[in-house]
Amino acid sequence: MRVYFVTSNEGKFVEVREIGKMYGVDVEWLRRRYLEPQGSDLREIASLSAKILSNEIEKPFFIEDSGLFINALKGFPGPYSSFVFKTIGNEGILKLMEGVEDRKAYFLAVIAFWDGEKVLTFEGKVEGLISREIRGKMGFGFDPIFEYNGKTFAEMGDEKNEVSHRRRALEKFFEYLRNMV
Ligand code: ITT
Repeated sequence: MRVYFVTSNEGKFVEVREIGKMYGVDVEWLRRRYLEPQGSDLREIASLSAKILSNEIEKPFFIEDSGLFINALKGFPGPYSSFVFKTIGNEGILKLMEGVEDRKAYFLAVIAFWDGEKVLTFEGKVEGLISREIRGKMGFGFDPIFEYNGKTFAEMGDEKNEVSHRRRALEKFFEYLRNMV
């Protein structure tokens, strides 16, 4: 089975392709940026983005909107994760978290699938902690500061794909696709 994934983020694509293999789904990359409306709800943002994109893409496709939600920062950067990563980055987040004892955070991923007629969404979440320092070289984005069971995602390598928010969202999506054919 083949499905198209629209993203400008290579790190995301690589993970999605690898997870696709586990489910027998061949994920093709449509590498492009797209308009993301602003908002506080990832599911709404993803649905609306997919709907807008469907005017330009003929075949069925999906996108994935994700974010890091930090408890002590009341969910920041959440839907603004992409902008915050590009601006203050991991160092900036660690600075905001200096002296903060509550390190709880989670990643959320929302997949929005345009099936040719309508948008369907699938969510995945993983809970962890913001580390005290940058650790690890693998992965992308906030991986070097997100700790899961004592290791950062950037130290976990392929193991990340067993437990990540992306894996959990894709599991539901690929299961759905499998039942469609
Ligand atoms: P597209 O919208 O083109 O897919 P993007 O990088 O802008 O790419 P998002 O809008 O979903 O993606 O922004 C998510 C941000 O959160 C982005 O800065 C990522 O680096 C970060 N992020 C998402 N998933 C992550 C993960 O598994 N590990 C580390 N950082 C992650």
